[in-house]
Amino acid sequence: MFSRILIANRGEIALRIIRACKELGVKTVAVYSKADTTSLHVRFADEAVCIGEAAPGKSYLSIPNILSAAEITDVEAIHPGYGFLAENAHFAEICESCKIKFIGPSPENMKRMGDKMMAKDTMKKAGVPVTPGSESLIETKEAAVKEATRIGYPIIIKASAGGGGKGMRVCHNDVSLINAFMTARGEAEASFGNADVYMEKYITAPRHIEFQIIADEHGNVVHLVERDCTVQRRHQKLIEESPSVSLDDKMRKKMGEASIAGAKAVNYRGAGTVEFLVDGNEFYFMEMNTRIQVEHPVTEMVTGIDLIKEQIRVAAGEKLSFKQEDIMITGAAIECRINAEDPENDFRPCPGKIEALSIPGGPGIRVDTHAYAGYQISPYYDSMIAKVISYGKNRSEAITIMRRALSEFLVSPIKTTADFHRKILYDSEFREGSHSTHFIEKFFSGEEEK
Ligand code: MV4
Repeated sequence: MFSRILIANRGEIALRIIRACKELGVKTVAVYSKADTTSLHVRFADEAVCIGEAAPGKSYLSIPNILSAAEITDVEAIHPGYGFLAENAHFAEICESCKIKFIGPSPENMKRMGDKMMAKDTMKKAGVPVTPGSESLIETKEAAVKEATRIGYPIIIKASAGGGGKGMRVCHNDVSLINAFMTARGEAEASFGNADVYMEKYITAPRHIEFQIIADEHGNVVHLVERDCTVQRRHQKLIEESPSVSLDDKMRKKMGEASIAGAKAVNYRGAGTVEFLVDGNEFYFMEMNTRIQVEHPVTEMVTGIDLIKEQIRVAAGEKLSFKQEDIMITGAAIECRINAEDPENDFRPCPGKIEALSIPGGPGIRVDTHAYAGYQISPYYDSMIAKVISYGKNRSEAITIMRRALSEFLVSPIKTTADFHRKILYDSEFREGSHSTHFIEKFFSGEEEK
C-alpha cells in the first residue's frame, strides 16, 4: 500500500479521496490554486501545496506544477479524481515516467476509449452490442448521404474525439443532413482539434444506463451493477440512481456481462464506467468513461463497496477483495447534484460567499460537499457545491427521503438547484420511472435543446 498520495483535484472529490486515504492509513498531499486557499481539502490533507493561479490552466490542469508538487512532497501515487486531468493519457504517461503511480487506467485504455469510433469497434469485436451505424468515419457529404440511406433516418452524427454529447447532430432527412454534417465537422474541429465524425441510427427515446466496473491488475473484473442517469440537461447529469427501474435481472445480467467482456477486451485496469443507451429490451454501447465518476456514491450505497478505496487498492497492486457472486444490491439510492446556479435564469452560475449553511442529515442521507458557512464559491470552477444522496429500502422510499432532505438544504444567500430537483422528484413520470432522456425538456417551456 502507498504511504503518501497526491490528490490532483479540488472540491468534494478531493475531500472524498482524502477520506478514503485516511481510512487506509495513507498520508495525503493536497494541491490548490490561490482561489482555493481556504478550501476544505487543503485543511483536511496532511500536506498542501499551492500550485498556481485560479485559472485551471495555471493550476489544476498544469502537469508541470502538479508533478513538481508530487516531487517535492515525495508521493508514490497521484489520484486525479474526475474532470481536469483524470482522462488525460499524456498526464498518466508522464506520471509513469516519473515512477509515480497514476491511480486509474493505463494511458492505452484512455486513448482507445477516448476515440469513440475506436471504442465502438473494440466493443463490437468483444461481442458488446453497439448502436447500428457507420462502420468507419464519414469523410464526405456523398458518403454521409449514402450511409444515412443505408442506416435509415433518423440518424445522429457524432464527433469521434468528442463524447458527452458535444458536437452531436440529429437528422431526419437528406436536406438537413448535408448542413448537419458540415457543422458537426466544424464543431468537432473547433472543440477537439479533430473533425472526424461518424454516424448512428438515432434512438429517439433512450434511457442512459451505465455499468460500474472495477478491474485489478491480475485479470479480475467485477461489475457493480448499473446507474440510471436518464435525467440530464444539455448532457449534464442532474439525477442518478441505482438500481434502474428499466432493468430486470435478466437484462442486468446481460449488460453486466457485456461490460465485463468490454473491459477484459482492452485489458482494463481500475474503476471505469460503460455507458449504454437502452431502448426497450435492447441495449447499445455508447461510451466508456476511464475515470471515477461524480455519481459513484449511488453505487457505493447499494453495494456497500467503497469505490475510491478499491481504486487505491488495485493501483497498489492488490487483488480485488470480492468476486462477482459477492455483489448484492440492497435497497435503492438516488443522487441529486446541487449546483450554485439559478434555475430561473437558464441555470447561470451564481458564485459568491455562503453566509449560512444547513446540510441535510437524518436517516438515509449522505452529503458529499466541500461547502461550509463562510466558504467563497469560486467563479473559476464548475458550479457543483454538493451531492445529496438518499438511500431507502426501495426507490419510492429513496425519493421520499430525498424530497425531505432537499427541503432542509439551506445555502443563503446563494441560489441553488435544490428546489428544481424537488420539482422533479414530485413529477409523476419520474416517480413511475417511465421517463426518457427527453424528460427534462418539459420543465423548460420553449427552451431549445442545444
Ligand atoms: C445517442 C442518442 C440517441 N441515439 N446516440 C451521446 C453522448 C451522451 N451523453 C448523449 N448521447 C446520445 N447518443 C444514438 N444513436 C441520444 C443521446 C443523448 C442522451 C443520451 C443519454 C442521456 C441523455 C441524452 C441527451 C441527449 C442525447
